[in-house]
Amino acid sequence: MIRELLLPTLAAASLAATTAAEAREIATERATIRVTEVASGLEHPWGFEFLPDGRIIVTERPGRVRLIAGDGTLSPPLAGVPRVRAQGQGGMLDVALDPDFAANARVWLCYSEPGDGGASTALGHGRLDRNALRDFTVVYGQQPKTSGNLHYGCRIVFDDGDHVFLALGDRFRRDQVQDLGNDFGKVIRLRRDGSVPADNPYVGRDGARPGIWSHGHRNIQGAAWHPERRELWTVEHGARGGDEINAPRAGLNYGWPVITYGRDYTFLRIGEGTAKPGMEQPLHYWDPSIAPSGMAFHIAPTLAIPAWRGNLFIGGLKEQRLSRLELDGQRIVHEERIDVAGNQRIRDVVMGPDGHLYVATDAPNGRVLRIEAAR
Ligand SMILES: [Ca+2]
Repeated sequence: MIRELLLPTLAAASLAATTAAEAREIATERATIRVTEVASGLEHPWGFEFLPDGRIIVTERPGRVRLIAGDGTLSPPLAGVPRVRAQGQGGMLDVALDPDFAANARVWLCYSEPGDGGASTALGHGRLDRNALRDFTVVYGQQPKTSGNLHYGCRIVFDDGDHVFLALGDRFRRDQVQDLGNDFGKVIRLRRDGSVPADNPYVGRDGARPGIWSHGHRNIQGAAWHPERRELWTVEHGARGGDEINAPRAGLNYGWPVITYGRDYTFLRIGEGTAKPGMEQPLHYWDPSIAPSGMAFHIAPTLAIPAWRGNLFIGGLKEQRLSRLELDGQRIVHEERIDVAGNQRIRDVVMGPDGHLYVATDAPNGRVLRIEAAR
């Protein structure tokens, strides 16, 4: 538990004594950073966001949503959240605050929704009222539901207008990903009222789901809006090798499983190779895989670490590192992998309103960590 936020007038010496057990200093390529534990005791936290009052709202994969107070105290689970199928990779997954949260108190969740035929990824929202979500409403359900507990995807991203993106996985139904008549391996774009925007690329096309923005994805577990380029970026799990970053554009095909840099877990080749006309190349790929989850751009009004300005940060589950990527436009020109979590899986990465980066670790006793410049 960290008392620093509550006691800003403490002398530096006593502050250091208070936080010595939790803070780690790490020399990285461009800055010496300090990593501080903000909260612990979370069971497989998956997504988190900051409320305007500084508290954190966080999901736990088994099906809970909690609030984290400034002193690291966890609230009881919020009432009123949807039922989830918490098996395998499924459960309560991402959380996002509506851009108009200050006015509507709306909290968005995506999760594995049980139902006829198995489960699929669903998107919905409720109104935060003390320790409950009121009037939870499902806005979108991935079609069709299917058996199995893998590849739900599940990141929620708002653009700077009226749209929300839902990034999905292929539900391990790779043979159907190239079919626009289902939601396997798609990015969905909706208006915030849940309706399909008239300028979505497949509106009015026979046999195509009108919510689809892009297709040919495998399992997207990290996504963010680039505030300066004003475009959606995503990161998806490949098979063995072949994790990739894309900036999905309307109506484009990102290739899975026809083209990929990955191989099957049996080392068999997948698809037709690594390139094909009409299919997009990733902006970046990892081989061997890092198993990416969580994405944030270090672009903010006040930057805690100026040397990291414009960098892209992605968590690694298997790799257990935070990847710092230097960009030149859409090109990734350099990668540094930083052990911010002490060899733990990193599930989510968030740019805090204070300009600091935060990560959540994927563990039975999961933590939220703050990353800031060392003093
Ligand atoms: Ca691809």
